[in-house]
Amino acid sequence: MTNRNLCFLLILLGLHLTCVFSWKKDEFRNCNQTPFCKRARARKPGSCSLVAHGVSISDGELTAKLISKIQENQEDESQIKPLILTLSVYQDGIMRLKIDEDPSLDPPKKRFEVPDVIVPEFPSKKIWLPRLSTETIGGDAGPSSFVYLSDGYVAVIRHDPFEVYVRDKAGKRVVSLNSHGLFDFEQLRQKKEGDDWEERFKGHTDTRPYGPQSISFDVTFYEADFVYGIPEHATSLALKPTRGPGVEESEPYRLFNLDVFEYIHDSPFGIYGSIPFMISHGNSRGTSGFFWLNAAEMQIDVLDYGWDAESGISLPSSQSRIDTFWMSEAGIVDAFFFVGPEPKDVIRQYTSVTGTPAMPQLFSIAYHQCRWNYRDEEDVENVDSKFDEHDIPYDVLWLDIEHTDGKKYFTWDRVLFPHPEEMQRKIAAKGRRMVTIVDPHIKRDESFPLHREATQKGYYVKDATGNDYDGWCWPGSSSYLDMLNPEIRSWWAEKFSLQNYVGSTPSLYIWNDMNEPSVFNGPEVTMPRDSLHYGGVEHRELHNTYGYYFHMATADGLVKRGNGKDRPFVLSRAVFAGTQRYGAVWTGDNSADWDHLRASIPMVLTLGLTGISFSGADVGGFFGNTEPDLLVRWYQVGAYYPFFRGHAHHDTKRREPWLFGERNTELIRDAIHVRYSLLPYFYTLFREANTSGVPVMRPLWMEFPFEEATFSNDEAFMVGNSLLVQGIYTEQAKHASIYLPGKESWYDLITGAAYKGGMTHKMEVSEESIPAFQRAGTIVPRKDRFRRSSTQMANDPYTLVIALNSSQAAEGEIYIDDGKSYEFQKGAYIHRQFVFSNGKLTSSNLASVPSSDTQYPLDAVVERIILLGHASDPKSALIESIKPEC
Ligand code: NBV
Repeated sequence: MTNRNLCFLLILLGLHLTCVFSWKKDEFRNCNQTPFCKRARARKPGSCSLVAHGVSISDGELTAKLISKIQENQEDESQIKPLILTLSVYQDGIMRLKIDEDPSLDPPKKRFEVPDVIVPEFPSKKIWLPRLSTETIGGDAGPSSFVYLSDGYVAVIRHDPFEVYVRDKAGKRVVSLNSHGLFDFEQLRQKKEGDDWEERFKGHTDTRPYGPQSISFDVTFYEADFVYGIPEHATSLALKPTRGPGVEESEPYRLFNLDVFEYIHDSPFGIYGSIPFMISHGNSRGTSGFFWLNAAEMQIDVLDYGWDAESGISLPSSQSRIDTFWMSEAGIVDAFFFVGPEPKDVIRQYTSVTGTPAMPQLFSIAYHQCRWNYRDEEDVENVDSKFDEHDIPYDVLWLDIEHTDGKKYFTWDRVLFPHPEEMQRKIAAKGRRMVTIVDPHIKRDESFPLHREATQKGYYVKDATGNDYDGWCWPGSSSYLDMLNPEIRSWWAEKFSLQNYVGSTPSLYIWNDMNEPSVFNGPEVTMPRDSLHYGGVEHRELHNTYGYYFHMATADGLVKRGNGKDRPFVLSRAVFAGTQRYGAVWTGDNSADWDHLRASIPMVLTLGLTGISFSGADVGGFFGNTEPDLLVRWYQVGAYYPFFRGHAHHDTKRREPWLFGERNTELIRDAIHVRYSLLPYFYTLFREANTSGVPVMRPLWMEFPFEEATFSNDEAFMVGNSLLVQGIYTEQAKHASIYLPGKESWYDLITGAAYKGGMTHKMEVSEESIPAFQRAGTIVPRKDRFRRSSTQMANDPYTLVIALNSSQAAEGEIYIDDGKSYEFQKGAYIHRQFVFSNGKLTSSNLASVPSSDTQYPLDAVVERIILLGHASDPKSALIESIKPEC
């Protein structure tokens, strides 16, 4: 029995013993214990013998057959099993490559292609390929075919050996696939006598009825200094090499959504989410990206330079590069290449495929207070009023699993929460909201109507024998809805209506936990890979999207509840590419230590780079008791996470902000105030993410792409293009070294003192705040009157902080709407640009509708302007009111 199951039983037995959890490495497979990974890693460069035949254009796409050299000379054509390759190009420098089995040869099963991730608008961006040119490039054995991509970029398919790459107008390679000849595609085959396809791990047997079906290939990024992305791992922002000469071999980066207890702060092991999207960046060329839309378990090696020297394969040019090796257990090749060349271009290209982040409600970007658990209504009332007593604003109070009747979601423990509606209304009266948890495991209890209905409708995932899959989770014996099926998702969505979710009110929002899915007695704490979903899809094929579909259905439920008027708020733990369209995510069960505080920055930055802008880590650390110094530092950094929530395990000591003495309360209050005052700036950044994909919290190199000193910096980060924040990650820190990029100065957010850019400063730090600076040349909107919640600040006046650059100029933006509905999509918003130059501040309309037509009425005014870095000391200002321009 695992430690976790034991703890669970103890809880069930009512024994109040503290369980000491720690990362149970042995519960999870490593690459060597994962046959497809082991096989793939053993392959030698150059072992792929596929040649592209019949390269032609059909229906505006390039198509070809990939045939192995060994089969090429087969007399019996029925023995030849080609793979079908399709290459299509899209506006804005995007190339898509698909490789699958030939359907006309009746493979034993159709391989899984992930639906509902690519946004519906994407196909319309396809560029119809008119023609193909074919020629032999010097040194190659056979010809290559070329199609034009955009801006001088060309997609090339070399026939023999087969290789696909993108090159730029100077003829230099940008990204390539199979340049090392590692491509391998295990085609499905009929089981023959003697074939043993079963796999066993820790007492679990995977029947693997379709046998080996893995895919692996190498991807090379040229002129790259670092690669980033492929969350979710607790590791550095710039991905460390996992193999190669001079590299201490480690596990590959694993992408397999897992509920990992007490994950360690630096490891390539897979945790809750998987986004198979990697970004490369370098000083000489810029940025490019590669995304493999595949939901099966994936393992990715990052290989160090010089790797091919060992294999003897000559480089296509003398370009520096980073080689990577991608392995997946199942699915097809459906890969997207993004040419960049700037960091923000790659994000825009990627989010044009998978969608930009949803525009959140304003309240949800303010501060959230959570704990496993707020015990009862009295506790809720008490916590809520203490925030007021201590003059600390907050917007949302959360209820974890203990609020339910026996872990049956959508129900209430009526002893502890006899009047849930009244409780929510009281909180809502102060402009605040509540959140309840709804997990995907459904208690197998005949008296639970949700279970009865799901059973009767046949809505559960089936086990390999065709029965409803029965796994163990919080409620005990549980089943899991088959969220791949759109009918089941829409049935689930209905459960959030105010009639169906008894005890809910319109101010209640939702938290989806355990949606990897977590199954306590399943292999690697999840669902068996041979379980069956809608359309006969095996769980192994879609595993990494289970939580994504669950999140999608829940968010849809909240939209339906509000008749399509209100934006939903749903927090999810499991993620996949596209999650950004459905809501916020958090980085799961971190620990209350300095290492986890530090690790939260690259984790949140990486999620942002891969589309998921709205994320954060549990402030204070979930497991363990937080020392006051750490807690304060965590609030100071957390105030800049896009998603800002304090949360803790039930075994920890209570840690609401006022429990650590007056001085610490004051420090935490100040940190939360920083967030509230910056809400107008954050909201503007969320709108930017919503329109362009560019994340709210950004690595420094996204704003300073040519400054090498920023490329692997993951202790400091940018909030938008204007603020630079440096966390403090050590106890009792007195000093910090901070690299301030660029040629312009930076102004300390608290004191206004100016610091030179382009150098590292050793600064004294006080307990009062972490170092944070505004970049010269920017204007940041703030609201400086503190209220109980963001709702109560709606009509408060604005402050503009103008930080002048060396030309005594600055610019910035503000985006405002009603903070909750979809009316902004019809033009009900204000979006203005501020420009300060020649001693004059002007504002102009940035909205796509003329400002006189803007339907969003706003009473608030700019009440204060703070000018930083003015050469003289202005004593007066003239305010001119001009008619709004069109
Ligand atoms: O629902 C209880 C917890 C929750 O508080 C936490 O945030 C989740 O990540 N949940 C995990 C299950 C148990 C964790 C030990």
